[in-house]
Amino acid sequence: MFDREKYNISLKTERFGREMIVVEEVASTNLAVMDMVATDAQEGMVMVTDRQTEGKGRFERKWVSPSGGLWFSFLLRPDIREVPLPAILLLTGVALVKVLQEKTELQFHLGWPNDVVHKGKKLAGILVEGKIGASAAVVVGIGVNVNNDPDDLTPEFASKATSLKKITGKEHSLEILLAEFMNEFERGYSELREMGSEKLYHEWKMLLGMIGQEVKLLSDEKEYHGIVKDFTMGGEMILRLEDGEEVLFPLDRGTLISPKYTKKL
Ligand code: BT5
Repeated sequence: MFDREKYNISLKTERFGREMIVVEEVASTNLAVMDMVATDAQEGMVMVTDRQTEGKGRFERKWVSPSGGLWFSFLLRPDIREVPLPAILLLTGVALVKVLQEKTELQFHLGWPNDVVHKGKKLAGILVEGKIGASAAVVVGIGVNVNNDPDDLTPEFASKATSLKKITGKEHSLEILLAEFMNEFERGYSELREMGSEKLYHEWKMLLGMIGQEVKLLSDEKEYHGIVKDFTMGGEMILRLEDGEEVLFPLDRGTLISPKYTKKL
């Protein structure tokens, strides 16, 4: 079970991750935190679980979440004039990669739009869901295969996944990893509010490293084939199709089919 004391020792934030709910099992931490949006739950509140029975990916896909992985979601109540929603997704990916790189001294990169990848295999996924009403509420959900064996995921997913234990040959503390992510996210979130998303955008683009690559993309059940021209500040992919037409894919409207991940770090 998640050790709060160990977590608190590494947590250096003012707000993020201070309010915490630890559960042994839940359908999905994203769903559970989304259900708390209407309560007085504060920005930065995090829920972490040992395992999920109905872990969610994007577009209602499944996220397999056995014991040993880090599965958590936290709440943001951003002023969307200061913090545009796509910037939250960019920040989450960049912060997660930074923490993983510092921990392991290995290189990870991002698969557009939201996967953390090592040597072509998926280590972590990010799901950002928002409710924009009178006040905005955003739930950021992160799943990282840490000490779980990717071979135990469903056969269909196993061959495309990896875990920190598999990569490094040793176990890692979920508590320290989560605390360090919260530290990094809070730092990046303040920077975003004070300075805007320009710097973040460049860091994100570096970690993607896909410009000039040939890709196949699935969007609204249609396949697109082309060369990645660039990414916008909003995280959209600009794809130049074979006939020269340029198409813009928003963060929430595309899945890479091939090459699944372009850089084999
Ligand atoms: C994602 O979606 O990658 C977002 C995953 C977010 C999971 C976290 S866990 C805490 C929080 N609570 C939730 O319910 N969700 C969030 P997407 O890009 O749609 O990728 C989903 C695809 O990843 C699946 O279709 C599989 O191919 C693959 N997959 C599923 N489980 C995996 C795992 N444990 N490791 C690696 N790949 C996996």
